[in-house]
Amino acid sequence: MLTGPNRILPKDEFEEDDTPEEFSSYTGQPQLHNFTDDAVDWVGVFFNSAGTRRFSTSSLGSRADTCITLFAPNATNTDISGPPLASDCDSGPGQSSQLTFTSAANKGYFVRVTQEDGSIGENTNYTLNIDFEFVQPDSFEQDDSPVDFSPYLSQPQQHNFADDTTDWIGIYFGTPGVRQFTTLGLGQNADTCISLFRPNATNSGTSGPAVASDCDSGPGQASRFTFDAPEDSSYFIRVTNQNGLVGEDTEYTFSVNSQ
Ligand SMILES: [Ca+2]
Ligand SMILES: [Ca+2]
Ligand SMILES: [Ca+2]
Ligand SMILES: [Ca+2]
Repeated sequence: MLTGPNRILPKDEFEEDDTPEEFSSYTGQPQLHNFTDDAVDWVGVFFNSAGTRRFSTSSLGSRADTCITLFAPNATNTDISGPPLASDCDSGPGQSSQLTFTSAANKGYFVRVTQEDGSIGENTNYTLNIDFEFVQPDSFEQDDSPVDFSPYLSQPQQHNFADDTTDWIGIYFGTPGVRQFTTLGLGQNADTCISLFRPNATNSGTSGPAVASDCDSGPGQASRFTFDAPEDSSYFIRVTNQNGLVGEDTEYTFSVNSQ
């Protein structure tokens, strides 16, 4: 068996793919690549419909440090690449890359993945993922535990269950009174439950016992209940998707109103 500099490392199955003209097609499944023989891999992808897509690398070898660049086709010859549209090197975990792009319908794109420092050899493997049905998480993420709550500041909040089925919200009432807690405007894959918790008696940064909850008292799958809050009181609110679904069409609006 050969060792050292003369050892021949296996190329990935998509080689030779070192120019846009030699691209390999992305057919919907994650692709296992490496930089054993060269530091550039070109991939072509076609989208039938318009939508937001996420391009990312994952499962990097110890010496892999990827950059992804997305290119439009050339305007007059769609078999070759046109101008770059988006690029990322290190937005993913570790040295991995991650970018989102909203594509047109019935359009192909070129994806170039490179090793950032141009090095090749062992342990340069990576997986390329193109998520065709990516949904942007709401702006309150990450809010998946009581300590990561987002504050409710008098305005209704637009959430979704794009990335997980649990959203925690914190609220403060300066004056006493009955409030109505509701979800509304649910997407077809949203089926909310709301629970209201007092703060923990000894550590007010975490939730204590539940004092009210509801799943389906609102219209359709929406949630609604009222609670009489004393003055100068704080609560944690947990909204969950009862059907366990994440991704598309899971949007909902959360609102608290004085009665
Ligand atoms: Ca390769
Ligand atoms: Ca290559
Ligand atoms: Ca959310
Ligand atoms: Ca969440």
